[in-house]
Amino acid sequence: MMTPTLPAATGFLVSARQGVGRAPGPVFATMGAHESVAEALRTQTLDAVLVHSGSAEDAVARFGDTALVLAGELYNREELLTLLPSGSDVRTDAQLVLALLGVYDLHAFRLLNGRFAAAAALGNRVLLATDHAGSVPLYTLPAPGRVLAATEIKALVPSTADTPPAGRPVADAPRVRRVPGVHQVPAGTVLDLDVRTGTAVTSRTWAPPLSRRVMSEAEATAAVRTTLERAVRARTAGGTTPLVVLSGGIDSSGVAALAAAHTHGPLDTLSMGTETADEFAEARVVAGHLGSAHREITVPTADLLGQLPYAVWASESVDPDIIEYLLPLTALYRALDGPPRRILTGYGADIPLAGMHREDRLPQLDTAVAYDMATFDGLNEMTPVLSGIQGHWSTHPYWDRDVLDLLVSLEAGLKRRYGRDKWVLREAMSALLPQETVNRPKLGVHEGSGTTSSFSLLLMDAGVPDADVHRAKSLVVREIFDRVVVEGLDPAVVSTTDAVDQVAARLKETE
Ligand code: IOT
Ligand code: MG
Ligand code: MG
Repeated sequence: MMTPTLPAATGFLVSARQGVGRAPGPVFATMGAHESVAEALRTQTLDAVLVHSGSAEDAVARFGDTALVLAGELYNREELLTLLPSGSDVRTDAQLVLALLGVYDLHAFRLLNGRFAAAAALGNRVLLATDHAGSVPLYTLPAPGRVLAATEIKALVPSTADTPPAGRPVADAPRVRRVPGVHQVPAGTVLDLDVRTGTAVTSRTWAPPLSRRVMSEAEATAAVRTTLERAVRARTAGGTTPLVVLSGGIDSSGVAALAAAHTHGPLDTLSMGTETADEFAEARVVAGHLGSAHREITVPTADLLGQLPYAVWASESVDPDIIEYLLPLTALYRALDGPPRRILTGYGADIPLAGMHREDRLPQLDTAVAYDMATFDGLNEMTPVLSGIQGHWSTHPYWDRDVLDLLVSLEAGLKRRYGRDKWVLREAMSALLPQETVNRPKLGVHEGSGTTSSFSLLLMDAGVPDADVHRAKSLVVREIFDRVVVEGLDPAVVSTTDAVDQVAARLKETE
């Protein structure tokens, strides 16, 4: 199986109903054509609207009384194929998952390493599954007789009005802010719903490792190099030239170096900056070393802040810190016009390696890793919709299931060593990159683009006192979420400045 530029589908809305009825109308931030499919099973009907870029039929699989839709892609196809009888007629990822469901039932989802959300209907059951990281967000509105599910909250909002039966609570699945009855399917989870009652049984298919492995330096660096290489390879197979969003830090430079080594062909790299801050010089060093076709995009700070509604609309996240990481990337993707691209990022490397925490004491470092691995779910920082609003597909090799399992589980002394953070990764990549890149101190995307400071300044200019800035950011993000997700407004008509002024006024009143 070749990897096309984009997966067969990049999003979906499904409606599983007893008997027949009307499928809801779709609303997605993800760009793409919409294809409706209807699968009439013995006791239920599965209607789906798929967001796709040309081969929607590949995202649907049907066999006997089971139908499945898949948004996203798998990274361990070859391994999975060995589980099926030789000569099995499996061409697409959706067919592969369907065949595995036939053998393992819902335990099939424990086998998958991928970036996907899936919905399957069989008998009276509806299975809703996320990948290990929940990297393709998935939401559900279950009610007696009808289960709705979608990869974006906003796709479920209009239909809440015409769903008279109250949504069912779903154990272990958090509710979505201000959208009654809608729950987010947790990361690494299958919900097994009964379409007759709308009740769900939850099975976890992945959990972050809690134990830590002892390895020699050589063993650890070799394992990181090999595992990451495999993850990059699985994401770049096929004829399309990959694009790496490159900051010139060790995380994205490592991905770019492995992509260059693997494709032996053209590699594109892209950096963003603002007029207040950029990492252009550092990224140029890497692009020059790898011989990539490199491009720089400068976004004026006012434009960057003006795109806050797009970042919230795409990510459907209400976490102000996450939004500060995602805003510069949103602006970068939106500026990337032209045909759909397959984008690789270095996103997420700092979570298992505690890069964000600038912590050199081992106990505190491992506390940070454990905390971050216990709290990432629901933040939507890996969502493909971020680049999907411009029609691109993004994927994050550091959150490949195998890479993540390895990085999390390394004992803290391999992460911080000889006074260097992310030591094991730097060491693993040192033969592929210039020494100045290998040794470069960490700089977050929110710092390198000036996003955090310019957002703070915007609030302080509106009269928010210094001490209230973080809380105000949180309120601004919620305000915008309520406009672009809950009310379904177009982000183009929602103004960051208006939200900031409202929040500043509200804070003044409650002083
Ligand atoms: P950072 O690691 O700086 O950036 C994440 C990725 O975004 C980079 O690897 C790169 O692919 C891309 N990127 C960053 N800056 C640029 C740029 N100027 N131009 C082009 N591409 C760029 C925040 C962070 O430090 O970003 N993200 C953390 C995790 C956040 C914490 N989350 C959590 N605790 N749940 C990360 O690990 O990526
Ligand atoms: Mg990083
Ligand atoms: Mg960085």
